[in-house]
Amino acid sequence: MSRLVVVSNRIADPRKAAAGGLAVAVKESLQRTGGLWFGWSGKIRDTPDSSPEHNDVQIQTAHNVTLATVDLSQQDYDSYYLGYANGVLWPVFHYRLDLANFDTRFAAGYRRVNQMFARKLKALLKPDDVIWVHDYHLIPLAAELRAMGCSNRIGFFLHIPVPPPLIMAALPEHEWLMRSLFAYDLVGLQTEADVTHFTHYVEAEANAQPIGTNELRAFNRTLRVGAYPIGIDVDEFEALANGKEGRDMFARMREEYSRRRLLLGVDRLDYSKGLPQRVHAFRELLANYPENRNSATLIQIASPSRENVDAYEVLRRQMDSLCGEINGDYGELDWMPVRYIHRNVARKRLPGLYRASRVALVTPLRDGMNLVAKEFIAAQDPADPGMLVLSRFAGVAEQLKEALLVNPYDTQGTAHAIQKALTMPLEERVQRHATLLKRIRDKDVHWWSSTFLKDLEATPRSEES
Ligand code: ADQ
Repeated sequence: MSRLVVVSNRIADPRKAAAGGLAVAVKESLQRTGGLWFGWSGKIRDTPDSSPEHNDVQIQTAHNVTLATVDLSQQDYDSYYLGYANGVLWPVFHYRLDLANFDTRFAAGYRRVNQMFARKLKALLKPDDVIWVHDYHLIPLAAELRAMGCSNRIGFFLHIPVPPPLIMAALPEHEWLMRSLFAYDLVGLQTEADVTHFTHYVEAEANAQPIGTNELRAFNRTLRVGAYPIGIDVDEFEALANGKEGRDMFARMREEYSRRRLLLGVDRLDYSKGLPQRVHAFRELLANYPENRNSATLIQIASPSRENVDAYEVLRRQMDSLCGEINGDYGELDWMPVRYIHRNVARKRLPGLYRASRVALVTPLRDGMNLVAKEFIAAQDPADPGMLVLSRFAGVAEQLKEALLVNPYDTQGTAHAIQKALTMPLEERVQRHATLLKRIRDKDVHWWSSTFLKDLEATPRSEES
């Protein structure tokens, strides 16, 4: 059995309870194979020097898993993390060319950190290791490892969407990134739509030849590409909903809002999540369906995110003012239409909040997958479930067709769907929920990691392709 090596920008300590996300997904395989998880420590070194000698790898062992981390210099953090990953790749991959800052120093820093990661990781690798690299921060990592003579199997999973070919082509460094992707053996994307975009892009820009189902040949290499929609740990989430903190939260919310009908949004405060459009749609609901006044309450939890990037500060001010306006215009002494909370909710309490809500609003303008939609379904009482209003532009919409799908740019249409969700008969809610639950259970997080790793192990070794 090969050892699994996971590489991601940040790592999570598997000893910490309720870590969520990638930690849950890769924990089992890492523990079983005595694996290694490599990434940035989250710390910035005081010394400005970014030379390799000044940057040692810190190693810890936890439950049969080795955690290896490196610090970043301030300059590397600014150019690699804030500048290129979150100031160029994130907006472009979410179709927001207008928000990208194409400063060439950012691309140089991005490359420098990927080279540093490759150098540090290479020293820790064994010949049979299977390497799984995650997300847009690390696209060039395999190419850098190959340049150092690494012939291990290397897979890549992109958690964010792939935009249409002409948007990709607007990235000044897109040819380099595309060539770098062909250094992997398997590239996993969230949806079939992403696979289509990627295939059209490499056919148009690199004359890549399809040579079988989901196999592409270019730059003298064969690359497998597939859709692996990421899931959640449904059992764990149901258990959290029935745990003490989940039940307490549920009881508190039900009591507090006994005369109201709760609508819920849970997101990072990010411009891809469509938060202002959501507040506009809620306002339209109150205007067009007055029976909801003094009753429907939108709780919007928005966790702080990437506050050092300008576009996020603009969004924060916009949300403060939109929520203030709607409360000023529609609020009563004993009812506030919107509760806007700029904070994280503890993971153990989140399921109780989901379960107390009649409707969840998951309405991003673009999203790779969106796990909140899946968590909301898993947390519901199957005998009296809440309804999901879901953007058709979230990757998860490809799987969750029984939700009420909306175009978040269409304020009236979204308001209408919210009204439909609020008034949907019990029988229809129960039926839709049962189908949705089956879909997220069939492709849960264990399915996701085991399918990807099985496919990666089935690819020929690098020198054989
Ligand atoms: P994110 O953009 O971070 O992830 P998402 O999948 O919605 O988006 O959320 C990840 C997790 O964060 C969820 O488990 C959620 O519960 C939690 N979370 C979000 N806001 C929270 C809050 N205010 N308080 C507490 N918890 C909160 C990226 C991609 C997504 C993709 C994931 C996984 O952008 O499209 O689904 O990776 O691949």
